[in-house]
Amino acid sequence: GHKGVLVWFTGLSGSGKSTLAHAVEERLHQAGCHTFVLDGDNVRHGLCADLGFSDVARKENIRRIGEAAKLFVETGVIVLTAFISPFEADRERVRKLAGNDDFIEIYCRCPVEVCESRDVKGLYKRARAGEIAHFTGISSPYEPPRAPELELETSVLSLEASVDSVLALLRSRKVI
Ligand code: GGZ
Repeated sequence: GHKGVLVWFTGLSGSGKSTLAHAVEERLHQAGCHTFVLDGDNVRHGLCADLGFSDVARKENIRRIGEAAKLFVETGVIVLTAFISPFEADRERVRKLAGNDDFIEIYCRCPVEVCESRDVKGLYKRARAGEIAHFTGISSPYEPPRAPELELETSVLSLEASVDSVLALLRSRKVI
């Protein structure tokens, strides 16, 4: 068995949050855990479809995600979220909401130059061209976590190594 917990991945667009969350989920499934991944794909098209990327909109985005995640956690699910969540105050609000013991913040650290050079979706190029306003890392700030439970240098680590680190943390915290 396992307890419900909120595993909160934060980092720039292209830093590997969503890939890592899904890879961790797969390993947790193999171990028989109940999980749910919240990311832009299932949140920004639905629950938060009315929100853009201004500071105020992001704050509301993170607030809703935090509230939704909390409901899942209360049912005993291991929730994995993958949002840029650029503002420290918004992440700290979710930490308080979930309860410090049930909130595990994982910083996917990746230099903006690396994210931009990969530019999987071509968004950095469009942001540089002025076609996307308030783009995180280009024209909108990212505040790194001051004391995350785990910091992963995703530009250097393999996906497997990052997954192993997250699972080791969940074991040491007696989640699994
Ligand atoms: C940042 C943006 C923007 C702007 C669209 N700034 O790589 P992606 O495409 O799939 O991930 C990014 C996603 C960020 O949404 P979040 O809900 O995670 O952001 S936040 O936590 O800050 O509310 C990117 C895409 O949406 N995207 N415009 N201006 N990312």
